Amino acid sequence: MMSTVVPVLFIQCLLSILLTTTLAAPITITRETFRACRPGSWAGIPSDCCPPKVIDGPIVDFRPKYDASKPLRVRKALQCLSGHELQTYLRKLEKGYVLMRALPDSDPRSFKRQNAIHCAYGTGSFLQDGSTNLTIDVHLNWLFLPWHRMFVYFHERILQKLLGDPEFSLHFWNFDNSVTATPRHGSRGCYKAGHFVPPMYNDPSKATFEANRSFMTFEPNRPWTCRSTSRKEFHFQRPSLRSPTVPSRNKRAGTEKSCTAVGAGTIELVPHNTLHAWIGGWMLQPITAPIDPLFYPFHANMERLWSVWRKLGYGNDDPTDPDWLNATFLFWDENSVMRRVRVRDFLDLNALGYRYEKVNDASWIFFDNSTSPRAP
Ligand SMILES: [Cu+2]
Repeated sequence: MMSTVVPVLFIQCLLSILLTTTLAAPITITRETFRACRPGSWAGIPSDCCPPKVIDGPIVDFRPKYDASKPLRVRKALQCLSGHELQTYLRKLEKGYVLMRALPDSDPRSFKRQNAIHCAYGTGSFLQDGSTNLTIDVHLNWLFLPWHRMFVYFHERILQKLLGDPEFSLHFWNFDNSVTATPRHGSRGCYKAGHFVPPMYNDPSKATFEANRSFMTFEPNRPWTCRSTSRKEFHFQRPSLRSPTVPSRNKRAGTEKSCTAVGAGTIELVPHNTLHAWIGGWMLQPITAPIDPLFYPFHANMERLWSVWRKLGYGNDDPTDPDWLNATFLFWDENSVMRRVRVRDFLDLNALGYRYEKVNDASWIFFDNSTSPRAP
């Protein structure tokens, strides 16, 4: 039975992709998308997370502009913060989440509403323009990386606004780095291992805490090993990161939801999906994942890994397909103004005004010609 069902499903899946891509156009979110929002689902679990059907006020195009006169903000590796810098960061992070959680549900910047928008974009609640059945999903396809960069970016801007600090940066969880290395003399950056839950997200007295996680996340300094340990971990992760497909399946207007995981880029499958599963709790599904504040430093590192992937060679580069570059989403900004955001505007971090602290990526870079991770 299985032997015939699987090929038939595969052929149906392939046919649906071949037939529907002829109608290609970029995915575009408009006022009408919001108006037509409906309850969705994920893996058979129903979701009901539509934003208000009517968008109040104007929709303003978002266009980043590189300002060479301003130093770039730096998103740092959480495991290397110490002393006064750590204390200041903890104070601000805590305050930011207390304020965000205190916003009423009617405020699109509230913690709850930010989860809801991820849910709506991730559970087929939005329909494609002019369609009554083709849905939009920002997972398992080439929209995954840019959409989540946008999501974290606006989350950070909301925190900045609530804190009254436009220079506040949301630091990242360097979960892929399991090696403490000795950097070459003069190297700047963070070279400590970071593959355990950052302690500031595990303190029950803080607004960054979430109890609904797997027991493993609460064991201090327990490493996240991506199913395996030490070197094997790299075997498992590395080919994923350097696969020629960031987004192997093209999600564009006129295409149905990806057939299971074939649409996902490998970075999305591993380490992203595997880490979601390891954290557990709310993180297990897109309906609820950003209820856990750990979601945000986790996904900041995801987009950092996107940049690492680009640097590895092997012809790794972003798509040039206009259906990817011109895909357009709507996000509320820090002033509750609706912004129209294109993928093409979220590829250059310099233009967005931030960069990532240098960390130990040696384990990615030297994978092919080294038997042990080396310091940079
Ligand atoms: Cu997501």
